[in-house]
Amino acid sequence: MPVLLFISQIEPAESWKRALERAIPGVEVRIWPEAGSRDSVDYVLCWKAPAGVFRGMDNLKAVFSLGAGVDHLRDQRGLPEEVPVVRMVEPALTEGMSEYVIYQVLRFHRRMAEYDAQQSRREWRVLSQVRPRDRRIGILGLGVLGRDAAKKLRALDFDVAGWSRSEKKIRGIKSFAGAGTLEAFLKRTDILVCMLPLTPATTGIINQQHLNLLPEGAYVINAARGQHLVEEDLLSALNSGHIAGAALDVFRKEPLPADHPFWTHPKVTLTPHVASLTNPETGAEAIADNIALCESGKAPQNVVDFSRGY
Ligand code: NDP
Ligand code: OXD
Repeated sequence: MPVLLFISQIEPAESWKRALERAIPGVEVRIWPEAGSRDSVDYVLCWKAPAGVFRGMDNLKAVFSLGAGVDHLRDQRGLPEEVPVVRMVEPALTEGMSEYVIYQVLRFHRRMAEYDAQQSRREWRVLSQVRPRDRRIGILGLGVLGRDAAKKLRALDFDVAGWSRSEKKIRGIKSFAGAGTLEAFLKRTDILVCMLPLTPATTGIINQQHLNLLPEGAYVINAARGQHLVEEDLLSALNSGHIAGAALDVFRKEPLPADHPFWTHPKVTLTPHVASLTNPETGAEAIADNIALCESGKAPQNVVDFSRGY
């Protein structure tokens, strides 16, 4: 009977326990800090586990991240190298992210923030419209999430490109691959969407130099990690008018401090790291499939390669 230890301060532990028990026959789910004897733990499912928590878990078979991002596990000490770390890939998380991205793209594309401002002034005024085929979307990161959003935006007739490490062949999507193509990618991007993993290579990627490469009046959507964005550089670009606005879901410090200028900036719309949430039902099914692989001696899917950082 596999033992799974659930560790999270923010995810609903009881919902996860019920969903895991439904999806994994015979599983014993323990909820941190009630870990029981550490060497009896087979699997850990976690979001931001306390430092050193894996010490003494000598029979661990795999660690599952509750989120797609695994930066929260990067600096964990005491996690043996041979234990696979698995990132979350599940359909509801992917759908939710595409919904968020499409919503923010359309909100800017159809000038809804400007109409909201007009409404607050009781002002009746028609603003010009751009056709989607004439709006160039640039997606940083064409992985599980970026690819889904790219295809759905393409289906709405936007001109979509994506930037990734390796070249992609996705119908209708322009692929830019590698650091050498970033400048050309940014120069053709009216709406920049960040869906990269946080790694040493991607930290601070939305900075003054790269914002300056975007065309005048471009829009920025950050749905990945706060550390991708140099917040002061975005504020300067918004205040100078070079960048028209930004939709931000993630921040360098979360919760966003009450005195942070983003809260009241007229060109910023923000949400509290909710662009997409892992769904306990479909998430538990993805974990069940991977535990079945592990229990039959096979390697799980979506294992993190920490040498590349994601
Ligand atoms: P994936 O691992 O599937 O995709 C990552 C993509 O980024 C790949 O296309 C990869 O390229 C590309 N990439 C990585 N490093 C580089 C680099 N140095 N240069 C160029 N491209 C690079 O991740 P997911 O799509 O599942 O998730 C992406 C991120 O979204 C997560 O790591 C997390 O931070 C964030 N997230 C945020 C949420 C929120 O609510 N705000 C919710 C869920 C996720 P290649 O394909 O060539 O490997
Ligand atoms: C994730 C997140 O990485 O929610 O899944 O941030």
